[in-house]
Amino acid sequence: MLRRTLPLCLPPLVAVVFALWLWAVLGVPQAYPAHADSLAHPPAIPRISSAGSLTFTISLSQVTSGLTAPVDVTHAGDGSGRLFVVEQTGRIRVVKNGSLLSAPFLNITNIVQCCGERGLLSAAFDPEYETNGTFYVNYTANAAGNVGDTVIARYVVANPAADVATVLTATNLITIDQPQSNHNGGQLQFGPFDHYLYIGMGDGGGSGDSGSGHAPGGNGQSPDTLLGKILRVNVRGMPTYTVPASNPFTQTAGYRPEIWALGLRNPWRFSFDRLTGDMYIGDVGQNCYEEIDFQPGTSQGGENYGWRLMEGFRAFDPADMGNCNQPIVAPVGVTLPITAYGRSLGSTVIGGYVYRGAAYPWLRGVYFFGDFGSGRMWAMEQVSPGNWVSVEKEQIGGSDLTSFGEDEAGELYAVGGASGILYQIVSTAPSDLSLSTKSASTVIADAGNVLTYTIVLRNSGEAIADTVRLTDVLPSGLTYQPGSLTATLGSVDDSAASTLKWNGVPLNTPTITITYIVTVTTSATQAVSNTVTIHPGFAAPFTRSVTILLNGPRIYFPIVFKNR
Ligand SMILES: [Ca+2]
Ligand SMILES: [Ca+2]
Repeated sequence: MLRRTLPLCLPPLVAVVFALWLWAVLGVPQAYPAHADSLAHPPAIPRISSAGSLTFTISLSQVTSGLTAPVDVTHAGDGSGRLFVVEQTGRIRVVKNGSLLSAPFLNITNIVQCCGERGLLSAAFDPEYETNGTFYVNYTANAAGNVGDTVIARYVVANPAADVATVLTATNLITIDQPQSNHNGGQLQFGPFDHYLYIGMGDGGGSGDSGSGHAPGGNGQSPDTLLGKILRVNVRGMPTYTVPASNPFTQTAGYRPEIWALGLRNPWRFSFDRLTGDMYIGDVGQNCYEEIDFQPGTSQGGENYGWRLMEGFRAFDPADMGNCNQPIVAPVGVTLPITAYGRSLGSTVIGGYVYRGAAYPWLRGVYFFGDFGSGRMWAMEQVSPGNWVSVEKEQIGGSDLTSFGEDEAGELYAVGGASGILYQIVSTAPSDLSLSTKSASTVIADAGNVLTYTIVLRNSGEAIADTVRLTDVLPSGLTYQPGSLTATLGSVDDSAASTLKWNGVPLNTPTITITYIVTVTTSATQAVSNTVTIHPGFAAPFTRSVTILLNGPRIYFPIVFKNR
């Protein structure tokens, strides 16, 4: 591993001696740089999506089946294009060029306590995995004395390009005691700009964040436990980890300094928008409401997302957990969800990702998430500051969806824990008639000329099931030739000429051509502009105009050549 970072011109013996010296001096592999605390800010990028209207459709395209209880999908950022799928039992599988490799990349089933909400729950690859061969896992321990505890561990492999890991070192960085078997969080993510490791921790388990192992006001609100939090630590180049000086509570008495955000019940899945650094958290609810929480990339941390003061937008009372009609509240200091939904739509929110891929530009900036219980999936975007809309887009079987994931290119995936299927989220461009044109058979005409106007409706997106209407009002100087209005599809209506009309349902027809004939009846010297208004039905009306020049009476000017 060290060899890869040394200049290629070093003689092998010198390289070995240097590597041994480095190891002796530093004590830990130092192929990756120790991290500075100053990179913590993403670029200033408008956060409002350009997609605008969520009018696209998505579908799930099966990449592979044959996975065993997949719960996480990620990539190594190493240019290999490989997908790494975490199996809850303790294995990481590789999907390469669309094929599931039979030999697991990593198999630690012997140290993992599975299943239910326990197991190997996620993996995060070091931003420089390609050179340092380092990745991190979050799993539930089965070792005597630590059964059920959360372990965050670092693995270093001999050859980062290999599809089967040869593990050089495995180091436990953090062990967190878990009072109950559920609500273990499980997500690991590297911040896209600060390169710190973010860790999602549930409230410890049970229900209502109360009882044995829970602080009197619940672990979510308790500053002296790592449970019910998002943690942020610096693991890169550290024997275990350090707390970044810029963490929000390092100077606040009574707070664990690892805390980045608090007030979470079970943030099973959270992610970063790789472009903006915004964080989206799917916080699984108790008996009533599932929610998505949001933290802008410019945040310095310290958000309190409300659990167990609140569930969704409503007050929460651990003694009355079945009451879903508690008052809507907004306690001071609590960051409210950007959306929440009740049991009619699902029972276990699965946080997803913001699309930043290349294949479907109309999805860029849109956040996708879903629900384990119902299998519903939604697209969501911020349409104005603080104003979010979401639209249901797709559904897979109930009690199957366990996680979303993204590849290096930003394409999105979903996995079914029960079905063992890895899907890619694919999309069809929204219906779009903006490439439609209007033209005339000539651009310069004389009185008495006969012209043909041609309107081409061109759909560059998915099928249009709406009725599209078209209205073309002839300007003075042009006289409609009766009966000349024709169309390759749909219905023409010239009964009110000089107002010409057409309507039709294009469906999968990519282009529809509409023509009519006019006679020029003016001899004035002028331009005549002829405009059609297109009413797509699914979008705002728009116009297309074509201007012809009329020769009219000719006026001749003397031409004087100077300096020739
Ligand atoms: Ca637990
Ligand atoms: Ca909340």
